[in-house]
Amino acid sequence: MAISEALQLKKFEKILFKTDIRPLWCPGCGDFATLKAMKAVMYNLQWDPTQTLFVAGIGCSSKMNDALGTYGLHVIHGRAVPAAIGAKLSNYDLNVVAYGGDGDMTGIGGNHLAHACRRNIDMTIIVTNNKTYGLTTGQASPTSDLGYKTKTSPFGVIDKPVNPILNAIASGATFVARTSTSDSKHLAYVLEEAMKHKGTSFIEILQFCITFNRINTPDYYSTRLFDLKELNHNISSKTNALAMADLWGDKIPMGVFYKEDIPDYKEVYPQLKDGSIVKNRVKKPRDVSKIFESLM
Ligand SMILES: Cc1ncc(C[n+]2csc(CCOP(=O)(O)OP(=O)(O)O)c2C)c(N)n1
Ligand code: SF4
Repeated sequence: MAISEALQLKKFEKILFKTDIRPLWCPGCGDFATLKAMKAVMYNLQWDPTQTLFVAGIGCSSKMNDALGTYGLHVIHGRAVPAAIGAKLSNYDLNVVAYGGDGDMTGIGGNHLAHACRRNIDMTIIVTNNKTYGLTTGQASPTSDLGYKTKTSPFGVIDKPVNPILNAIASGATFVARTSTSDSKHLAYVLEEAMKHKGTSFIEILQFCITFNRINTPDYYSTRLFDLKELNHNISSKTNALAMADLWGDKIPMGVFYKEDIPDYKEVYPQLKDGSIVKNRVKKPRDVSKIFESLM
């Protein structure tokens, strides 16, 4: 089914991925659009909610977990990626998504993100970037624009913003894309392509914090965003991808920057060669007493 049709469906909301919890987001928050697209894509890809794990950190966006009827882990701030990796390595058959805000993923969790990108574990990592700390009432985050004035940066941010797309490509992610909550079809399309990808897919979702971020508003993005498809961008060229990723100003590219098909972790990690670890019972327990003795 085309993803645009899936977006119109109501039944996926009723049956598969729905919970009784309504996330406490401000009316108009971009997170609502992502939740809707996420459900449509999971439905369209026929992901089984009982075989899907959504791991979120801490932040407004990370409340997504409450509203998705998959298995969920709500971990401490910045640790969605390592928790997701642990789950995936134990049960490689699970569909795994690691999710967090820009503060969560590029600040406190930035180191995890870089190392996850170089491993090509088959999972999707999503940074929902509203360029501020929403949950803690609008402080500057590592992705905030220069000059952004907040309670913690009263004279305006003076540190250069982190560029998550540039970092993900440089760190080795094999699928890297940007989308925006202002374009629900594009959002769903990019989510679907990323979640289908075999290997580590990374998405930056440009999202609005309408309550605190008065710079990166829907109006700000409406004149700037353009689709890389308009440039016939070559997604298999890392050099081109890096050049496009470096663009941020009057024009901001979105779409797929980079895609590479190489063996994923299952093919290179010896412990996974017989399939998921949780499904392989230890056939003959090994005597480890000698190892312990040697360490005494
Ligand atoms: C170890 C730790 N440090 C700080 C915090 C406080 N804290 C909670 S959420 C958050 C940032 C939220 O911003 P972001 O990750 O961008 O998500 P958003 O709320 O904007 O969706 C911070 C600093 C915390 N919960 N734990
Ligand atoms: S504070 Fe910002 S990010 Fe948080 S729910 Fe409200 S609009 Fe969304």
